[in-house]
Amino acid sequence: MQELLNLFNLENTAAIMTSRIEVVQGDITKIKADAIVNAANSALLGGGGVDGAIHSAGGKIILEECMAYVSANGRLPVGKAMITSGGMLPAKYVIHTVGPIWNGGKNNEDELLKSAYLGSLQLGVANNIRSIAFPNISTGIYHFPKEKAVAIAVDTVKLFLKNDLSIEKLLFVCFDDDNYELYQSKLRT
Ligand code: AR6
Repeated sequence: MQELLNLFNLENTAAIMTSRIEVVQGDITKIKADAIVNAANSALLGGGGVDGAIHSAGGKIILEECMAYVSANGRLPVGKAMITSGGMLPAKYVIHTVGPIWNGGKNNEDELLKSAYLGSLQLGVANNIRSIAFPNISTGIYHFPKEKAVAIAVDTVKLFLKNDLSIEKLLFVCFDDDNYELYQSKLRT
């Protein structure tokens, strides 16, 4: 276990291990993984929450790459993902994805959240990443119900990892206590 915590640069954080998936509580910008995932918005210009934290810790190179992407491809649709370098972060890459804004569940939010996780994983594999860290996409400013989001996130990544052996470690990085507790109990089942 200590070896794993060292790998992710989180020596003092409690972690639960279920095969290749772990959950920790902390700041995703401190994680040393091949890729960390950003809960961005379609404009890719930064924002609050984890997006703001990643851009401020990673430096302006990340924003410049995002702007170049938008100039070339247009806004990033909800449920899709794109990749930049990690700038000054300990992670090599940042995978930016856009989760859905919760609107009572009537706008295909569940499928779009699933697609944000899947698109990020597929892009990671296409870039030969071996370790990836996810925040709890859409559960902050976008108000996706946390319990529902945990079930979608965990079920989606478990199924993906079953069919893909190239990702060796997948970390869920929870920031708030509610999500941390929900992930711990979901991963025990
Ligand atoms: N490390 C890990 N998780 C974090 C951190 C951090 N440093 N900071 C916050 N969280 P949110 P969303 C958690 O609001 O709901 C932005 O303005 C937070 O506790 O960051 O997908 C974007 O530009 C929550 O559990 O993202 C978009 O406009 C989770 O990250 C919009 O917010 C996601 O919360 C996206 O909203």
